[in-house]
Amino acid sequence: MPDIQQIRADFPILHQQVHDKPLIYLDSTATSQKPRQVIEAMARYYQEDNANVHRGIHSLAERATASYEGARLKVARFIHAPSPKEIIFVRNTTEAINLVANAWGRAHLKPGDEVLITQMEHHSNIVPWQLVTQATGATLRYVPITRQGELDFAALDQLLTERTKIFAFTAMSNVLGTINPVAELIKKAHAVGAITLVDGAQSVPHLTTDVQALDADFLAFSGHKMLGPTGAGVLYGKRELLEAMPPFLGGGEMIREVFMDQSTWNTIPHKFEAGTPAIAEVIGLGAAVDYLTNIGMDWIHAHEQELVSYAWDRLSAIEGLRILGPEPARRGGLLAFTLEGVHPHDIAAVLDMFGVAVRAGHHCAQPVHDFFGIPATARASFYLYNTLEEVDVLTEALEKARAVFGV
Ligand code: 7TS
Repeated sequence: MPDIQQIRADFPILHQQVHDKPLIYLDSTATSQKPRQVIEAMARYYQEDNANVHRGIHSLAERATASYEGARLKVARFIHAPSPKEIIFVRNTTEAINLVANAWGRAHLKPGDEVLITQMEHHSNIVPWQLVTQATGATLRYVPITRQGELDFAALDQLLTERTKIFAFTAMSNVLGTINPVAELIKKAHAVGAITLVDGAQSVPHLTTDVQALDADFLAFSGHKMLGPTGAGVLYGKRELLEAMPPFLGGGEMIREVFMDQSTWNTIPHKFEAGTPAIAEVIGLGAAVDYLTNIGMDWIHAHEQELVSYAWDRLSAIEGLRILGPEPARRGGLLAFTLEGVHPHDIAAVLDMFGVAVRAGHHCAQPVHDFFGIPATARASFYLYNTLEEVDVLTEALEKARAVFGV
């Protein structure tokens, strides 16, 4: 059974004061903090092994390549991918989705085809599809959401037709917290002959992921939200899809041969990794995967469930506070809310005075806010290093914020 104080001891950044108060970091949905094991793995690479990968035959290049490819294997195991060749390293979820929208989308979409997404997507799973449907003449459709903050499944059944070529949806909303029934959604898409892209930015860091059990075609996620550094993200794709897809970016490493009039492509995953990759960052992501695996994803999920249920009860008792999205049992470890009479940015500013870091804004999910008729929310999000005592401080700080603003 992991010990929360031992976990916290691994995160150097948490042991500081903000405005003379102990830091309470409740913004892991935006980016998580990093344990010293990750920071040290990256420092060790720079201090001992720094060299470019896949190119040299000197010892440093071999060690760098072994560590980089070792991280690919760790990530493959973490999401139960059949092969590390199906793991493409990119910068983040955004780049992974853009890769599929461009490489797969431009090759397969034509007028009359439909791309289906949902009203609860992050902008990174909306805008690439707007761009590619505009370029190809395909049509973009949205599965609406309900007032409870869940997908409208009756509408989904109407919208999924043989015209649907790809259904791209988030496994967990970064505003509503809603955990979508990913396996069921994939099954419905496959039944009409569509492929699927799962935005795992908020699910992979917090829940066990098994791409084979889900039968996911593509899965996108960001290392920086799962204890890894910024700059290293992942696209998982089924081998046959990746092999049939043209490249996204062209350049070094992604080719087999280059002639003056044309080129041929390297095998996967290299076909999709043009240029020098984020080597230290990928190695850091490998260390993050080790850390999460050691703690155990089941424990992490149970811990977050405890935090979010407790926070739901405490925050719901605050007068004028309204939480968006479903009840704790149907959501992940985050709560986005409004407080009557106080702008979310003012909530965040006052909470910061108490050392509490939350995010305010539309969280890059404007359609969700438009649906609820509000421009912004404040959002507290939890991860393995947060405690029930921190939820108490958040609650007290919110009560004080109400007093400051006289509401
Ligand atoms: N998809 C979802 C569901 C997300 O929550 C985010 C980031 C992304 C995609 C994009 O991830 P990136 O690493 O490519 O930027 N979400 C947030 C957030 O809620 N606050 O800051 C970033």
